[in-house]
Amino acid sequence: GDRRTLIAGNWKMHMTHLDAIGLVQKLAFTVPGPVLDTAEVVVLPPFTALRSVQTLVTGDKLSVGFGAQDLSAHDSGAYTGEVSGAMLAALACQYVTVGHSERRALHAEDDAVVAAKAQAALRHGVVPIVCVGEGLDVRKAEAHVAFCTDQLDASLEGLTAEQVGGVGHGGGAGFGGGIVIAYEPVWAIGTGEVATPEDAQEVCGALRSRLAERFGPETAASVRILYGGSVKAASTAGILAGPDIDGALVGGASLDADEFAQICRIAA
Ligand code: G2H
Repeated sequence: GDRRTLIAGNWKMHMTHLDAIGLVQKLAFTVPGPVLDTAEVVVLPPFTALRSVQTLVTGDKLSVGFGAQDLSAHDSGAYTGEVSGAMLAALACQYVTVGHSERRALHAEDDAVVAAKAQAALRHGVVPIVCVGEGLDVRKAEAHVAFCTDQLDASLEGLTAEQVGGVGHGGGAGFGGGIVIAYEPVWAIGTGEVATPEDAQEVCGALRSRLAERFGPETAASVRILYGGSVKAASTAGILAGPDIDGALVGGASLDADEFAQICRIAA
């Protein structure tokens, strides 16, 4: 298809705003220009670093995109400590992850909350990267495909085909709208245990089939599906070989400019 490869670096709770400036500057030098013609590269810093990254990226006209790791389901109001989609949009964030397994597990976010957050992002023109993935118990019980497709269904509750597919399909700079999906098996996150290419493709293929059933084949064909979970440069080519895998959500390895640049090079 014509889905543009997306490599997103999820920095999690790492990097002060000063560290962030250093890392993005280093990335601008280590990710070769031609890579960015083929693959889209974005970083997802903590909230406190977003303004610095925005200033750097827009000021120096860097081809690296950026987004946030979470947002509130509400647009404004008495929600102490929360950050709204409007605030992210004002900072020109293109993307925001919703439903990362760490937020599902540590902040009790259920599928309804994830769906509300995805809708909040879409209301403000920010592309949600909707994360799904099974735990080790589900995988051992060989119930992972049904678990993930059900989780996807519930996490996209209330979304229309137009919202899911966006305009201009396949994601240019992200502003064409639509959503991105990330399959992140919980047992592979930060453990060094990357899923095999076959395991990753099995679930990503099933997720696309479910999108086709619900939203139609054209919309399903336009949505980018990423794999996440201990992706390193050494595992990138194998993972991206899956026909339904359009990129990677990279955690630990995105904190090292050389390793992340290598992943981007391989993806391009
Ligand atoms: C999965 C991934 C990034 P890591 O959470 O979202 O992190 O690559 O460290 O497993």
